[in-house]
Amino acid sequence: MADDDREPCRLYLITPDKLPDLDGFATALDAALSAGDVACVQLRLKGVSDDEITQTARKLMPVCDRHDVAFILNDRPDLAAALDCDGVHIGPDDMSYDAARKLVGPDKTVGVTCKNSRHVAMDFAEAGADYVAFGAFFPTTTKADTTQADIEDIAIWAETTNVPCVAIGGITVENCRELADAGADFIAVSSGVWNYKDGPAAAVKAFNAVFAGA
Ligand code: TZP
Ligand code: MG
Repeated sequence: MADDDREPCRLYLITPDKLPDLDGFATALDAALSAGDVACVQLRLKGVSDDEITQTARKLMPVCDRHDVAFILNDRPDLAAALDCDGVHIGPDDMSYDAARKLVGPDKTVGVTCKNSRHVAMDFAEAGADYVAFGAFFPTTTKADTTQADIEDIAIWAETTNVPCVAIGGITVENCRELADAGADFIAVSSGVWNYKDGPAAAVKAFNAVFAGA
């Protein structure tokens, strides 16, 4: 169980990996961010050009700014630095932590994927990562080749370190409570928000209600 001094769990939104209707998505994002607390939005596009990442970031960053929500770019510390994003999220195939930190500088957020390894997470935390992400906790179609993570990894991490941890992978309004209770600082969600039965704004509201203990 998480200790009572910890900050409440917060929502970490991940975009779909293709955004064919960028204007429509910006409108949906604006509505979602109006519906309740969101700590950050990660732009996670796959298989698109640098130009498309740049244009998309330029469209979505002001939406996040308006709501005082941090904007994190996935995979690309170089573009995160060039676009002055609030931070970058990297995995083992992207770049070393040190190289990413050097590109974005000391004041930006650098988060790292650790799959199901507290050992890897500890190495990144000691190197200076701002958060570590564990997952996937539940089945997901958003990412291929995931590694199964255990809720116990979150519980042990939360009990033994002060570095924020993110839980990711197949998380929904219905299954998030045990991760929040275990001590996850952030719950990262893509399809559980964008494909929510009543729409993304309702999803943000519902996640926040769970985090508040409703
Ligand atoms: N990393 C591990 S699982 C996953 C990522 C990026 C996918 C998260 O998306 P969803 O739709 O919330 O499962
Ligand atoms: Mg990556």
